[in-house]
Amino acid sequence: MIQAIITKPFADQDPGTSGLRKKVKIFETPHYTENFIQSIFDCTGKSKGKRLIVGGDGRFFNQQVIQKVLKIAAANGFASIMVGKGGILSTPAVSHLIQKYKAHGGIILSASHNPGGSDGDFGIKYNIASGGPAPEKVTKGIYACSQKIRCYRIANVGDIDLDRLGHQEIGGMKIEIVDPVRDYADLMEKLFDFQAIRQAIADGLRFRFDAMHAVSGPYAHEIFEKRLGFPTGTVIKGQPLPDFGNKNPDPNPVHAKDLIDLLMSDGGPDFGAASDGDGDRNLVIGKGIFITPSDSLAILAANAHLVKGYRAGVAGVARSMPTSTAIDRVAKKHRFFLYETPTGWKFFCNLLDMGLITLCGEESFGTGSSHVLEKDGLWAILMWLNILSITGKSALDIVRNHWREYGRNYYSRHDYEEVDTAAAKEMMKNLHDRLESLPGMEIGGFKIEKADEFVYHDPVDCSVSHNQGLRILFKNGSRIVFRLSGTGTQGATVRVYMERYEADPVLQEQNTQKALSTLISIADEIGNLKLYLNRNAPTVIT
Ligand code: VG1
Ligand code: CO
Repeated sequence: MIQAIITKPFADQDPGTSGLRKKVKIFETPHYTENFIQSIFDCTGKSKGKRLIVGGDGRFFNQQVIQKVLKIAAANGFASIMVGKGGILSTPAVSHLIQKYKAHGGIILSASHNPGGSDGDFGIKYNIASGGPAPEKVTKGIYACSQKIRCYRIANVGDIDLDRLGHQEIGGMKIEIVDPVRDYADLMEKLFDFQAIRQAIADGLRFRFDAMHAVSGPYAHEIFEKRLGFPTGTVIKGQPLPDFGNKNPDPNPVHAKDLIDLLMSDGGPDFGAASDGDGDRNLVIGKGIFITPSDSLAILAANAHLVKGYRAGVAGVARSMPTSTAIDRVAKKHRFFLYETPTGWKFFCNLLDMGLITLCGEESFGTGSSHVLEKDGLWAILMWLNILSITGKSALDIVRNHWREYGRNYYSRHDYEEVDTAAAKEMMKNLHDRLESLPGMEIGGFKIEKADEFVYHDPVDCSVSHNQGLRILFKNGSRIVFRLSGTGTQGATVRVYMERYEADPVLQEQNTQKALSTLISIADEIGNLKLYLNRNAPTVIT
């Protein structure tokens, strides 16, 4: 029943910021997907007798790949596999199930916020036994295995019925189809004060959640509508669709514009939120105020002690390097340890796992805590709902008061998507070569104090990660960061991050792009963006 299929390596199976992400058409190439799955098992080893968790965000090709994973896992000796019904599991839910059921690891089928459908993107992520995304040494190992693969093993059996809850079997391997939501919803109920939120609903709190036809829909219906009692209709676009309703499942001001417009309108609800393809990102918006992910992280850390699961205190906090330093100010005041990591959740995991940090986040709409080793969209939204309910304040008041107390970090990210890869690399190299000459230079009234390439020394496993973005630090605390994205599937994406601190309450209500206008032109000048990228403006501004 087990077949060994002869194959050849594919040169491009090198995982990026968050798994292997390519066009669906590439994953459909004969042997492409099988090779990568076998490479994961070859690299992570000792599958005999172990348990694996598998699920995905419901995008096109999800179920076909799950069938492949099941058959290849059976042929590699796994004892059991837990699969979300219908092939559905959010990224944080997989992380939780790995921990809860002591699995060897998990495979998440998702290209996150990237577009779906047959012409869209697909992705495969691997999480290790801690529940966290595979660290660099594992992703490099998987890539190395993919480059010397000669054959993969697969069970020659019919498809498994992914919609039938309960036990099935391939050869000696047990397959358990589980409710994707229950365990995760139970965990949320342990962390948050659902009774306080129910009381706030009774007192009139109005909320809207946009699931963007992605994986968080079933979780949101269960948690927000069934368990908390928000009225039916609170969750919109709650049905996961293979093409996400022909929209990008990316909760940002471009793709979640309707939700933002609703929250800015007179009759809008008090609070609005959205999540991405695989449920690990969050967008939170108060009535009349868009809350940046960096501010959200800082505010959650400053108020965590109000929330049931975090009353014991916050050990430390962490942010990715490009994320604004708003959290640094909270850490200073509350005496939390603070860590600065490269972009990508995997860099938080050692810190979380060792109990060095309790909360962490990225500017890219990712926030999380030590409850699972992944960023978690619904967790962040529940954190906000819990804080709103307990304080009785509006989100607008909470954000404004935070700025008054800590100052405001104006922050924006400009993305130049699908630009020529060679031109983008050339731009980065040119800037890299000039870094040493920049300190001391004054542009537009901003004096450059330091310019470097960010290198991370992991304090737990002592690994070193180079080439994690170029930083220009100014004397007045402002920053510009340049990075190449590691999640795109077409050409290159250049990300430029800008930050400026404003302590004066009178000057804290400006439009962000206006407040950052000088830094925006300095970034263009220092990076020679227009020249290299042949673009007049960024594709997306967040
Ligand atoms: C982007 C974000 C990064 C995030 C990653 C995965 O990576 O910038 O902060 O961790 O996506 O998120 P990059 O390399 O394109 O900048 V997700 O929700 O796609 O798993
Ligand atoms: Co995601």
